Amino acid sequence: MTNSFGDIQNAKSIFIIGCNPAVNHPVGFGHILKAKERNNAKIIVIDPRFTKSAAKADYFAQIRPGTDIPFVYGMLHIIFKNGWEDKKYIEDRVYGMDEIRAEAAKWTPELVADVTGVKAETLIEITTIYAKNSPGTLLWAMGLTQHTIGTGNTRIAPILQMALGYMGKAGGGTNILRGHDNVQGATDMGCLSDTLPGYYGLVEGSWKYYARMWGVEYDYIKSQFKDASWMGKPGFTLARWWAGVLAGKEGEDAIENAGTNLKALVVMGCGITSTSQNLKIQQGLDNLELLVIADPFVNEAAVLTNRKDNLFILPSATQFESSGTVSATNRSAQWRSKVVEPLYESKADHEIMFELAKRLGFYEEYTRSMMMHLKEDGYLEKTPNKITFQWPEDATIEISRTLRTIGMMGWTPERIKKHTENWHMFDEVTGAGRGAMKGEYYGLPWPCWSVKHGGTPNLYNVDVPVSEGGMGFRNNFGLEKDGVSLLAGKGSAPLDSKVDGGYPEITKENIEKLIGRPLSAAEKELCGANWKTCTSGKLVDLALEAGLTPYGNAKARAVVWNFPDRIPMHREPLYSPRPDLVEKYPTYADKANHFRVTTKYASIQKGQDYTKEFPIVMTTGRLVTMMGAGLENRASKYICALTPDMFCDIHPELAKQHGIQNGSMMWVHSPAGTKIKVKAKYSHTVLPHMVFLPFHFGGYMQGVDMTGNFPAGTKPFASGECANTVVAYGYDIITQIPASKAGLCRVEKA
Ligand SMILES: Nc1nc2c(c(=O)[nH]1)N[C@H]1C(S)=C(S)[C@@H](COP(=O)(O)OP(=O)(O)OC[C@H]3O[C@@H](n4cnc5c(=O)[nH]c(N)nc54)[C@H](O)[C@@H]3O)O[C@H]1N2
Ligand SMILES: Nc1nc2c(c(=O)[nH]1)N[C@H]1C(S)=C(S)[C@@H](COP(=O)(O)OP(=O)(O)OC[C@H]3O[C@@H](n4cnc5c(=O)[nH]c(N)nc54)[C@H](O)[C@@H]3O)O[C@H]1N2
Ligand SMILES: [Mo]
Repeated sequence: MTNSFGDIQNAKSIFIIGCNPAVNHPVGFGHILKAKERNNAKIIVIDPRFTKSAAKADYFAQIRPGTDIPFVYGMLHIIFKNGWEDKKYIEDRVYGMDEIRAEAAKWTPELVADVTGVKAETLIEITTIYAKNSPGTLLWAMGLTQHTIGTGNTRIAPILQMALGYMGKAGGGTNILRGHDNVQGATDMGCLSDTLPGYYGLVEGSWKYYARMWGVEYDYIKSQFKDASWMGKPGFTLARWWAGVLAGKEGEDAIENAGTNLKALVVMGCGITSTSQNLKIQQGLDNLELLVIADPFVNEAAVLTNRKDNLFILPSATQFESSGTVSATNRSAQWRSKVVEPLYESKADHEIMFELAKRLGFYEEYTRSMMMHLKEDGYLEKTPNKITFQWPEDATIEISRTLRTIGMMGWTPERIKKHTENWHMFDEVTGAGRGAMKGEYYGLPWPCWSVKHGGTPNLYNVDVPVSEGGMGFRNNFGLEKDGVSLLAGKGSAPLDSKVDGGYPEITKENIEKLIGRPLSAAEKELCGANWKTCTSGKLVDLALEAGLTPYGNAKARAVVWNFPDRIPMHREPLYSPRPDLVEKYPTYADKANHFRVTTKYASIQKGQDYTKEFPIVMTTGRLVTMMGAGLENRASKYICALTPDMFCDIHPELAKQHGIQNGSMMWVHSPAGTKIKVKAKYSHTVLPHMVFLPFHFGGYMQGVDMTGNFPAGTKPFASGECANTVVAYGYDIITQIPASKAGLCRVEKA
């Protein structure tokens, strides 16, 4: 999220594409409604369903799932044709917009109408309103990401913002609405298989940096791997861990995992039924040698599996029984305080991890850095006389001194606690503090460059000095590409900057030149090779003094030369309802070793017309009453009274064709050969050729009630089929997120 929910109140137009905040971010949605009331902001919603957010919109386009790239190119087509783009912004701050312009030229409103199902007049009207009501903010979430072309979707949206000059402005930006309360924090901490914490890459330099900051030898870390080459390889993802278990069985995808299958699975705070292809998940669970689940509730993974032994359920404490920082969707921190000690025999997650580390023999190394402190020269030393570490404060300190790439250096426990305790002293819209909190933004949204910096409320804003949260785009991809400079143009540096234009990231080599003065020998001594590994903080301090952003001032890339699609390209879903378009917009070639597993694309899509047997478009998503896999909510009798049954939103016309009555049972069949039995719910939110399934239910598998597997007294008040049983094969080409938004199905009266 470049800006924040509060900042949306500064917008003149709000473009909601692929999210439904009225349902999924109902508190945040208040800011959108305030923007409409106070600012007369125009609300635009692009969604395949007439959602509760659409009900509040001024303009609505009912798009075919998976066709957002054509829709946005259609908007860019109209913008460029009318000269509505921000020419100076593009010239100074964007690399490769010409390639976008050339692609947009192909997407006439008529072509867009054919591919997306949205009328040309609607596209033109929406584009005009969005371009003329400046600044506009753009919101998205899972409606854009959960596709084979999800990454392309998440690139075309900021490109639209940059074309209009809406990026890096109050009331503008791309506001990507995060999911769980700490999903931003979990991502920052590197709970992904292809990064170290703080987005440090899986390269030798980063491992060495971490060895230093964890107080362990690099060779010790290396010795934990089969050989050093595995230190640079991404692991399996949550979406496809089961492929690592099932590899070698007939019809399963090949893996590249050092010659072994996955044998054990530890699940900590994930519903498991929440990822696609539940039948495969069930088979994966059945074929493991060991399954451990740490969860405050009885996780449905334990109920879904047919295994009889080596299944352990550990009672995790909840958020109310533990404390520490959580990061909100806008990169800001809050301190969460423990309300009660963990009840009964439950343990907080970190305790469970510590116990595991003890059993595996690396507890001392795991916790060592918390027994150390940073000396002025940027090196760690064991803190004399320290007998034990203080949780979670010492962990927070370790994070703030280590995760420099995203600027967590200012996130000390004291500051974060002070913000949370004084939340009433910050402005709801700007996040700016008053009184004793003056000069700081609520929660110190990162980058928060130092203990004196007040945080960055809006990313990429050059209208304010770096000391007040200004910054350009990051210099992360070299200084030039094909002879064109990647640095920002003249006059585009943050306010009060010593350098009036683009510059590379700050290093020991270039610092003197950039700040315009020689360093003393003592100063030089404190400088690390570059700002990311300079743990004394000297390089960052010098940069801030001169009004420079430590990571440089570059152009944003519209062209990503190292991705399969240099610019976002439309590609039909694997299970496309438009076989006539597949030839023109085919998917990718199959990809070997995609997070260690071969992932199919063309071999599913090519030469097949699924629409004869599976003519109905199927999409999945959320309900306001339930969260994720739904375990926590289905343990509440009162919530279950509101949504007691798993259901399918179906248009009455479609239902009638199949003799399906409102409230009666129906089957939904997937092209992968799986099926679920659910209650039909007549709804006009979906078009007659599509259905919608919420994914919050579990406990049933293809008509079979598995809830007898719940230990006595733990069965939820509501159970049902999981939508993910019929979400078929399909994964994003870069991130491997399941394509759970654009599928095909067949319906039948049960
Ligand atoms: N009540 C509740 N709130 C939640 C959650 C929850 O489970 N329950 N989950 C949280 C989490 S983890 C997340 S990630 C967020 C997710 O928040 P959202 O992304 O808002 O959630 P979804 O309902 O999955 O999908 C959003 C919308 O995308 C639309 N959509 C589907 N396909 C397409 C498409 O191809 N193009 C476009 N333009 N739109 C499409 C769907 O119809 C749906 O209305 O919500 C968070 N908030
Ligand atoms: N078809 C379809 N599938 C989807 C999506 C979709 O739109 N469509 N959306 C996807 C998205 S964006 C997401 S984020 C996932 C969400 O799916 P999950 O990650 O499965 O989400 P939750 O149900 O919130 O799962 C959290 C689990 O953690 C447990 N828990 C709660 N607090 C704690 C704690 O403090 N410690 C521990 N150890 N456990 C705890 C809960 O009891 C629950 O079992 O679903 C994905 N699946
Ligand atoms: Mo999510």
